[in-house]
Amino acid sequence: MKHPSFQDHVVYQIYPRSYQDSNGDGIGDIKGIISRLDHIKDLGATAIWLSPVFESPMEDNGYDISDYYKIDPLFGTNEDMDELIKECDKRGLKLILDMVLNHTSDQHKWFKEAKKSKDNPYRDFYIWRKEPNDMIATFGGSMWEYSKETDEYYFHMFAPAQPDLNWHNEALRNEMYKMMNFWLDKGVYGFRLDVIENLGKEPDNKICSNGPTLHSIIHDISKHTFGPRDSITIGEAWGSNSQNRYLYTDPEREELSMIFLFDHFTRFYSDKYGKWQLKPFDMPSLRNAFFDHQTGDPNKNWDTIFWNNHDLPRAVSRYVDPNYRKDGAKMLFASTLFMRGTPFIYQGDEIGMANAHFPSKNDYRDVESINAFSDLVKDGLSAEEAFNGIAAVSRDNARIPMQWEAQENFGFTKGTPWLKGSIDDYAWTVEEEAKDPTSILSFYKEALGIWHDEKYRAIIRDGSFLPHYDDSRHLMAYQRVLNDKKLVVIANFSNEEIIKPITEGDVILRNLEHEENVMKPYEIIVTYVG
Ligand code: TEU
Ligand code: CA
Repeated sequence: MKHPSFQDHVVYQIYPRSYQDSNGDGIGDIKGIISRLDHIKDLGATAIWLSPVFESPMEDNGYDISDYYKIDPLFGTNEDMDELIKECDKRGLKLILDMVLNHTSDQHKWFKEAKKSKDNPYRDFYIWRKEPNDMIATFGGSMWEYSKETDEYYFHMFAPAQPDLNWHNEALRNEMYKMMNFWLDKGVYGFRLDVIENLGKEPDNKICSNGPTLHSIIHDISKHTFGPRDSITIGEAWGSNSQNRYLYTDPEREELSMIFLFDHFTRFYSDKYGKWQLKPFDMPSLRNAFFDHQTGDPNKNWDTIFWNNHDLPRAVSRYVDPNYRKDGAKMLFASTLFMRGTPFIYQGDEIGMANAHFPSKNDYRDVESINAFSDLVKDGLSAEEAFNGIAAVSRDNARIPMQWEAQENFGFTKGTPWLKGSIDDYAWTVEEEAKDPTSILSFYKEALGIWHDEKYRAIIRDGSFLPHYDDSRHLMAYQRVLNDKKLVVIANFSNEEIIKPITEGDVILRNLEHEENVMKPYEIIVTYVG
């Protein structure tokens, strides 16, 4: 059966602000990205997800867009974007843009018009009420902001500077279809769709995620833009789950290629403080977060396989004992790489970048973290507990500048970085790891070589998924079977040495070489039975 092109892609996410600065202002930019495309190609990724680079006041680092047709001068020009598309194409790299459809910036011309009067032609592009209800925004405070010009409140799920769009308005929908086709016609392969689950919101019923009109909205977007094209779409859906995800991904529904679910992270949220005080790690919860998806209906679901993105703390800091950072970073990557779905590598994963470890709360820049600190203290945590919560999961942990060379600011900028760098020494750089055959970077390249190898491609893409040793307190283990061939993955997620489980077949990948009949801490073994 012919499979869609996206199923043979490995996606590398770039957070442009922190990837490579080319003009010394301490902020990453498109020319900087172009100068580093060979690194992505050599790694073995085949597509790039680029977080937003459109014009924005940067209240939320570009997830508050004021012009969808214009590249923000901080990142460069529209001509730079055209060059990026061309340079990607030269290297056989596909480009996926991050589309923020749920809200605009309050500086967008539509919102500037809408707030002027109740009968303005753009008024209904947004959501207005005479009185607010008690819904609380993701970044803290009320979800409703008073607008004095018309003595009404507008709705915003995130910051007040991010007014939500009303996707029940046909003129708005048509404007968005036109804009998306503008970028598709330029050669963009598809979109990562920011908080797509919220487009069907019904604030009067306090519904934000998975509203009753959501899937007809997504189906119409698909029909008018990417659906008829050879494309990829990845919806971000924090509030979705193993049951309702098929509504997005079942090919017969003609909606999206796949969605980001965050079970492996949200399963550890504490009841009172959510992610700011995560529950202790336990292997069954983590394993089941992946296995619940992998054992679903393969005809209706295609998974996203990822540990990190620009909103998450580094998994190597979350799940691995710092004394085993190198072995653990390799194990994490390979433990899920051979599952069924699209692998996503977030910038810096490939060299084992860890959390920021900032000494002071004043070092954090993320609007979510800054607001959370004061909210957590108000909600009863001590300043130290609130700081520890932020240090563990702040989005800034993933946004410290990329570590390229053994020089000041890791070669990210000749200027002053917009965000403090990590406490790492220069061993944790692309330059140093590229020279070391035992490095994390070398291991990523070896593992991706197997992922792309025709010998294993069909098993990894189409093979069935069978849990293995799934009662273990330490192991993430599974088999991928296609006809009489199989891959077997056994990963020790602990800092303990354990008895080596029975393995079969030929070892095709491992992160540790030894002859003992044990699995060392954070050891992974991948075998092939063919
Ligand atoms: O994130 C959606 C979102 O809600 C996350 O910010 C999540 O709630 C939080 O980080 C975890 O607690 C998307 C973008 O990825 C994020 O960067 C934007 O800030 C947000 O939407 C608004 O556009
Ligand atoms: Ca710059």
